[in-house]
Amino acid sequence: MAEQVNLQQEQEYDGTQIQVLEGLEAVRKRPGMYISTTGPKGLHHLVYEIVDNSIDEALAGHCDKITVEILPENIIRVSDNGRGIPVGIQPQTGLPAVTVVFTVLHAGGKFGGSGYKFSGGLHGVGASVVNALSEWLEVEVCNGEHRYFQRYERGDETGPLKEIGDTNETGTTVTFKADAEIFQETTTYDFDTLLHRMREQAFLNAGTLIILKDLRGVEPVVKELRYEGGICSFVEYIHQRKGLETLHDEVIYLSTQDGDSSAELALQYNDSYNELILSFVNNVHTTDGGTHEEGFKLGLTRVMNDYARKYNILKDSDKNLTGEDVREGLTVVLSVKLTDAQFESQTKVKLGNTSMRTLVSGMVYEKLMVYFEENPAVARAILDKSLNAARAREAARKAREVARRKSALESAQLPGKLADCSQKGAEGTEIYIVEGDSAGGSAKLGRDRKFQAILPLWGKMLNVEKARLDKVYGNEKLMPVVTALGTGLGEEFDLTKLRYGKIIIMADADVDGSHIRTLLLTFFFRFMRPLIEEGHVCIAQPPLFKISRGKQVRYAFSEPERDQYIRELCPDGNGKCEIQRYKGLGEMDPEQLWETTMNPANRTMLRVSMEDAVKADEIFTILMGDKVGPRREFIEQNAQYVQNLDI
Ligand code: TSJ
Repeated sequence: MAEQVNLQQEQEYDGTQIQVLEGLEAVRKRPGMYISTTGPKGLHHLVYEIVDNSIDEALAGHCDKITVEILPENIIRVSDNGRGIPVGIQPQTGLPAVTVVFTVLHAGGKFGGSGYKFSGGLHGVGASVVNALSEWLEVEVCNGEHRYFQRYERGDETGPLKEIGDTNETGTTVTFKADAEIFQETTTYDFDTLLHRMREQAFLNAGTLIILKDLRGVEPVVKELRYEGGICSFVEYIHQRKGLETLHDEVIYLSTQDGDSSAELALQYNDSYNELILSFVNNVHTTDGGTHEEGFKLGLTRVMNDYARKYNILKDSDKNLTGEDVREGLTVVLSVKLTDAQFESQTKVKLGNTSMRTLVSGMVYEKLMVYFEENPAVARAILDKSLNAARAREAARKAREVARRKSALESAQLPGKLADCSQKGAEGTEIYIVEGDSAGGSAKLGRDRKFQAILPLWGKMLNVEKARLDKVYGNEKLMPVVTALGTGLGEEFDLTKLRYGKIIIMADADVDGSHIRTLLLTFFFRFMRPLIEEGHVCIAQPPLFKISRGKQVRYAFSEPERDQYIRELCPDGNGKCEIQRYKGLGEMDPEQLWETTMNPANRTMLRVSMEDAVKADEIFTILMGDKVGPRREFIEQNAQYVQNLDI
């Protein structure tokens, strides 16, 4: 985000210096320009912007402990034991540097050279944005001699920077309360979201101690995160959490440097068929990859093929291994740092600097080749897996052709149980995927057949985790979904062929329903990912209760809502309310199902985000994996968490 803002600023800049002195009102007026959203994501972003500054201080070698506290009332306090933000007067503004940091937009970036500049120049532009969007913010700086304090309200100083005592400590503490006028949706922080990010930062900054405390409840919750092994520990952690067996004992670590740029990489293969590449630029997760990831893939494919040919593991007549073959079952953490990071778009996180493609591919080719030469048993194990993947790919291609030929022969290509809608094309149409024939029956009767299609699922579910693509083609439960949607799978997936605009998973609110939701989401995530990325997948929300009194009827989707309706229909507890608890979709008659769950005018639905799908995928891996240990551990540790994620 810091980088994005910088780019925007650069464009508006064009020679005039007036922009620098623009006040923080601009940020309050159009917060979306500075933090992409004022929803929960933007709220958490405030914390990251502040913590990034302490991380920079740690990167510069001046700080090894960062504490992040969530205080009661969702006040955030971040402190570090660094040098303390400089307090000296700046010639350009006549103000203390620390005041400039909090009151001038992008001070970190624009005051480089003379006066105040952040250590790496990587972050540090966000403090004024956080200040502008906080009801209040207080900073305390210790520089080994004195303690200084300043307070701001909605971006404005409430007084000058004050010296408030003597100290031999050094460090910075920032405390702030997000402004509920800006963050109207919520100002409540989610502990797990912050924990996830802090853990990631602890992995990326080996040896730095990050303490996260939640002091909002009766019992404080404290997590201390420090990983001496850095990104290698990150890879081990991912495998442990997912309960995956590794193909070789040691995580392979490679690193390189070229001028101001550096790259480091940790990789290990496991016994699954999935690839996981987590890439970072200046400690920021690049969800869309970019040149650094491309460099990694290029380098890896080249090393594997060259090594395999050199030792005659691939014969002259064999085809080369593809990128997908050599990345099957691979977990990678790739972290690069550079001073002039360029991103391909403003909203998406995708690195554009071409120098990184060269740097990373060169590193991988040269250093992994050396590693393989020195560890031939590891190289052999990895190549065996890749060769297996290549064979499976070939089998999948054949299965696909068989499936195609078969469907060409069958007169009706669409699955027999599909009740299609009369309207054609994706625009305005939807398909309900329903588990079980009885619920499917109600849905068929209750729907608006103009634009709503119903596909009941039947048969035994395929364990997607243990299956490659070739198995999906023969699966009687999933193939109807694939044919009904029309897009194809995996590499040949084509979103333009999608037959319905919305794909709605409709299942009971119980354990079995949650199971089928997790399975379908994992399936879409693994094999039809653009469906989720483009927001086509939704989850129907059938009500849990029907509350009626005479002719008045209300449907409730939670217990608090049920209680509210009881109070509304029977105030002061007088009169009699009838309360029905729906145990399954099958208990609702077609009219009720239409009114509560399928009628666009009344229904509520959840749109599945990539984050939901990633969580489903993770839960799925753990719950379906064949190792009992991690599964039990996970259920014990996350009993409540799993409920929360019951998507
Ligand atoms: F900016 C901020 F408010 F967001 C913030 C900055 C918040 C927190 C919690 C910490 C920090 C911060 C800044 N921690 N450490 C520093 N270090 C400096 O600003 C610093 C100190 C000394 C020198 C120097 O050259 O002597 C340079 C810098 C960048």
